[in-house]
Amino acid sequence: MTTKLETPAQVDFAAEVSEWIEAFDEVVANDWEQSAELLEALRTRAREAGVPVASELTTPYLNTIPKHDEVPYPGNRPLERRIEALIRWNAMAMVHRQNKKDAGIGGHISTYSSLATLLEVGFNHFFHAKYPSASGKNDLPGDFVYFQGHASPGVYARAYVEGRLDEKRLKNFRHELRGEPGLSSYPHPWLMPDFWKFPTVSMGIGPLNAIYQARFMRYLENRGLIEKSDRKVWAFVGDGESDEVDTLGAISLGAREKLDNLIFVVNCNLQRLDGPVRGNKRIIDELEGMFRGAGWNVIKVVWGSDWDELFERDHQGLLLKRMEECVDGDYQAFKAKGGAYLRKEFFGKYPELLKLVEDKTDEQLARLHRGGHDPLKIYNAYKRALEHKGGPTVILAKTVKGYGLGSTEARNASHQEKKLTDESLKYFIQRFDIPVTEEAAKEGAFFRPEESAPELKYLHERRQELGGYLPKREVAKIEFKTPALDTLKEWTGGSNNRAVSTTMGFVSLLRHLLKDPAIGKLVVPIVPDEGRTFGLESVIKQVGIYAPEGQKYVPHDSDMLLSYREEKEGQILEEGITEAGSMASFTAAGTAYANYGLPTIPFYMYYSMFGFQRIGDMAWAFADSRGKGFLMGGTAGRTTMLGEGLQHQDGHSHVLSSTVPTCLSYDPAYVYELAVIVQDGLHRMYENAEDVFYYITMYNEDYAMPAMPEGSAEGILRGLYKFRPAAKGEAVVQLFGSGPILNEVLKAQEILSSKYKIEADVWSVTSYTELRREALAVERWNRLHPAEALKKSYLETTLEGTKGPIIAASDYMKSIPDMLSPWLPTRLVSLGTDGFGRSDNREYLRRHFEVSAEAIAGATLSKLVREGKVKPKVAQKALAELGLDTEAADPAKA
Ligand SMILES: Cc1ncc(C[n+]2csc(CCOP(=O)(O)OP(=O)(O)O)c2C)c(N)n1
Ligand SMILES: [Mg+2]
Repeated sequence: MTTKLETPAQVDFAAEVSEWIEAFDEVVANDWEQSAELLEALRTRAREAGVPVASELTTPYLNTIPKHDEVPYPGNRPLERRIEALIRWNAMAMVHRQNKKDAGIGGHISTYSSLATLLEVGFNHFFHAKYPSASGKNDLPGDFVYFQGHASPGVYARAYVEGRLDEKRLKNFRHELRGEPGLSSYPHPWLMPDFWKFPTVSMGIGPLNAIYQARFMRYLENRGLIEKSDRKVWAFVGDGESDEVDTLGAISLGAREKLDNLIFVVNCNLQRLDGPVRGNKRIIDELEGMFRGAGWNVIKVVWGSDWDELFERDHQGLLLKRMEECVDGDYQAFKAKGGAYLRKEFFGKYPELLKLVEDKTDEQLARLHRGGHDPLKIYNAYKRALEHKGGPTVILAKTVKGYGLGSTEARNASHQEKKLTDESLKYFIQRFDIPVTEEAAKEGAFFRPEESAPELKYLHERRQELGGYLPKREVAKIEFKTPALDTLKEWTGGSNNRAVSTTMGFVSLLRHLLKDPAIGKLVVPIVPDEGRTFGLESVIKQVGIYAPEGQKYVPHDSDMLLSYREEKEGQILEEGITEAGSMASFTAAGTAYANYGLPTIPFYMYYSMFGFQRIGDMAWAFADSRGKGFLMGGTAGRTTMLGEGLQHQDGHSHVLSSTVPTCLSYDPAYVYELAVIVQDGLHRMYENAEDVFYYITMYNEDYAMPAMPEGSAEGILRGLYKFRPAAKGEAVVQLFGSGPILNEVLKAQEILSSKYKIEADVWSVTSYTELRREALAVERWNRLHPAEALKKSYLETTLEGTKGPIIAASDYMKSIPDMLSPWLPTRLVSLGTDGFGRSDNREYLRRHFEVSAEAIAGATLSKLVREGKVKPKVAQKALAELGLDTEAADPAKA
């Protein structure tokens, strides 16, 4: 405040304000709840009177839970402190020793050091490994904890102290290829399938998946597929990580669906990799506003208990004032530069504040705790979060990056520190009282007390009380009976010349599976606001859209046959326009076999262009999670998806899906192929327990679906089979086709035969990726066994004895058929849809991309010229006859 002379009117006003505040204080003192009501009433009145009242999203920079509302800490503080110190030490020692031994191997020490107490309070008091079921047995899945990926050393160190990982295992941190089990850098269920449940280290994926996991848990409960329990989803999130759109992008879902089974803990150590998260602002304020605005219960844990006493003595509110003057860059410096600096720069601004701390040494000032390092404050926040009903909770915990790591504490470079200096090691063992010598400390010697030590006894007792240990991933054996292929005759028998699309075929197959008495309930259809594109209206009517609050309105189309149906037990997850959210649902459903012991079968249907291209990283994490299910890429194909142009026409999702090791990609042309693939997928994933998933493209072009040729099932699944042999004698050329382009190939076969007397066999290629993978595996075996007889791949065996060049065409990029070029070096000509799409119809698109029947016939003739089988002039003339513009711009560049 400036010390301007005040007018009488101002003095009067100030007096009036004081009176109002006094009156209000009285109400607060008499009845706390009524005071809130009073305030709300005033607010309403003000609005009615047209007074602009901003709604408050942020609160003062203080703990949400005042000291007088705290419950005492229920645990044994000295023993817990001891356990935490040992875990801190072993986590740091593990990274330190490995980097000393193997420079550059990496790892992180400062993230866990900031997170340790937040995790330890959870491990000792909150994280259940199991919950009791109605039978009374402790046999329901426990809490799901998404750990900050870079804090993994701390999680390993705890498992070591618990006796779940031995010293040898710790010594193999980031050494996974040495003939004995190692420890993966970050949480990866693929690499440590008995330990980690949730991959989190690609920032943003953990929080997003956690939200949808909590939602999926409710979905399973509301549909009566799992027992209700107090299970919670805990997501530990970095404050820097909150800048990822994935982290905050779906928080409104949490509030909308009232997910009080969801708790976020944001580790606000104020730093990210390069420096401060918000040097010029306060990240806690920003996050508070975002989460509260989205309807979350926000609990701030800013200051440790040692500040309480200062607050009590500060009658003028100067401490809070000073706190709110500082930005995160200041707070970082206060920790990095020690007690004397804090005294001078923070308290020193006001003489009253300096006086407040005059009885404290610099050392004591330096030790003043932040809330996220105070078990009592954390315990109370977690307890409140557990008790909160009607929505999710976020705990914003202020911490120090590199806490306890001496010269690494709160430095901009903290994140990248992999080793400690001798000086810092010495400081560490003294500060945390670690019983290793200075010499052993330099080598990063691990330390674990005798099993009979009181701290270990306590630690085990706590975990027993909470149902066992975590993280732990257990996969129960699943009884699953796949419907036999001959129950799917409606789809394998052809369409009787009726023109339908593979999408329509799939939707009717889906409806059939949903009715299956054994597995129907397990099917989880997921769609991101594209249901009508795929003709899902009938499915909506059949099984309903999941809506936890049912349908509170009468839909305008209620009198129609296929009305919009939302209900509490609805089976479809209609996600709205969020491919990332849908993928997170796909992940929750695709891993339920492991996490809930329930083999739900997700079918996620979406525009193929907005799949792998858009959510590629989540697909990678899905594979890491050992997820199962079907990604159904609809409106596929750069020329089959007509009209929509460049942003919609997908000609490359099969390139992207081929990069995911556990993803089996298929590009079927006919409904019977699709049915065979889905049936086999169910069998492999759920009955055979293979950790794979499927990517199947489906198209919206209508044509007659043939009946499944006898004996083609194996070829469909392996990727290649002869669909229509040459009509008149032996083929001199082989034509490959996939998806709807197979029809163009069939037309080309006729053109070649009727116009140019060239006979061709036509093959349906359902999966170049699978053909390549098998061929590579065989090739590898041959390479490693030069003394043994050569083995042949399926591709080689199948094509044995076939004659002439191979012209391969699909609605995807040429690099897809090119996957086979190592084995077909001189024979293969790939045709495909490289380049940007255009708005036009299929006829023009196929001509433009040179995958029309005419272009395929032309390419065949051209290749035969090079092989000396056709005269150049004949071919050149043929190209003109076929209407091919030989001087058109290259579509790959156009
Ligand atoms: C998608 C993604 N981008 C970048 C990184 C690299 N990275 C790893 S940790 C990190 C900083 C993390 O900061 P914060 O979330 O605040 O966590 P803290 O270590 O401070 O607890 C970055 C940028 C990553 N792992 N994932
Ligand atoms: Mg951070």
